[in-house]
Amino acid sequence: MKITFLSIFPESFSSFLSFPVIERAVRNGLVDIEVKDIKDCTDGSFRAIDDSPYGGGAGLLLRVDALCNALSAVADASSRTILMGPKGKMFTQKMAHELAEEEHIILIAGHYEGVDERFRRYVDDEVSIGDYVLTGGESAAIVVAEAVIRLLDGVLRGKSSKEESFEDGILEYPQYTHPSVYDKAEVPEVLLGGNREEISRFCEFEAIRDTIRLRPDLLEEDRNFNFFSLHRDYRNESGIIRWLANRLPVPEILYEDDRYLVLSRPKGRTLASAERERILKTMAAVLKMLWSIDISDCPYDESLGKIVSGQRDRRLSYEAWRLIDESERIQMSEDMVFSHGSLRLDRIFVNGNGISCIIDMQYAGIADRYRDLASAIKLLEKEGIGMEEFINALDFDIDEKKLEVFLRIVNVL
Ligand code: 6GU
Repeated sequence: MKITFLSIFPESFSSFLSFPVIERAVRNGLVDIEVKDIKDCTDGSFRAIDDSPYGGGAGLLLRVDALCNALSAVADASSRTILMGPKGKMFTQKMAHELAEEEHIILIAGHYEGVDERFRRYVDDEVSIGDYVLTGGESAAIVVAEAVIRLLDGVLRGKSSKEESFEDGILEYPQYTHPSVYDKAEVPEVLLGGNREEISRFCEFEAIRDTIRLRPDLLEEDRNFNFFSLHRDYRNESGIIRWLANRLPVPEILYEDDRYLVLSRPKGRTLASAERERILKTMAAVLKMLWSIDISDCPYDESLGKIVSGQRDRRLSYEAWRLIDESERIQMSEDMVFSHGSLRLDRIFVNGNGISCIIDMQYAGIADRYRDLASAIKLLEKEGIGMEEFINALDFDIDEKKLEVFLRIVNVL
């Protein structure tokens, strides 16, 4: 890859070029770095590379003609041109990875009070390195170049850049070296033992926890890591999981605060990758397992009655209300059981011995037996498993009318 710095202060880059990692990368031909002085590219048709702004104002602007001349002296069809400036997109590790794939990047260091507005249409991107103001874009261009160069194949020896902060979108785990005790602070014990898996588990958990504590802004969505899953705005799921702990195979709660929940990630594979016979049998076993839970002291109510009485903070569509009305009209007998509420094949984990874990419990609670039954029937239909076969496996007398209403309700609730 080639990186060109365009600047009116080319000497700003000399210390960067002598960083050992950078010097070695250049020497080994992994990157070609060019520093071009904008002043050297003028064709003499204009006097200066900078000038005072029309309409007045403090400071000088880089001229559009000077910048365009300089750009055309270094750019070709393969170049990605980036203007460094505080109005740009925020530079991120993701962007560093994208730039590392380019053949040639040109980093243009803005200066003085900025650049003539008309120059912006000649660049591909404008990039900033943070919400603060620098006097020039040189140091910002160096930051971008360094982040990109260290990602190039062969630049980092030994250490993989994969394990670091931001590579997984979270912070790096805390690290320790000798001495094992300093000023009464000890190195965590698992790190002193040699159990690789325990160490990875520990590091991953600490990385998630540090990120929640220090940079929660990096955690925008629910995510799966190797050993854990992270849930945001999880409502009462942790309460449901705690209530279920001795009643159903559910994930373990490893961390919880008012925003984040970290759960152990189930081992084994999900039912989504199982074959037909296994899906049919397991689904029937899941329903039986759910229905055998004693609900007499279950505090989680997901019944239609509860939804209708408006205690759930869910907005229901007109269609949903119509179906609820209809269910009342046909005077459905309520048959309350423990219900998962959002069953899917990939929410059921199996191993050699059977069902190892059921996940995504946000909507679990007491509800009519037909709530999960109807969603299971729908799921199985997509797998080419007919209703009769499933109901046989469940050993169950079906109320066709009630099922029909619930099959429509699961679509809209
Ligand atoms: Cl790229 N340039 C300048 N002048 N100031 C900045 C910046 C760039 N990024 C953050 N502040």
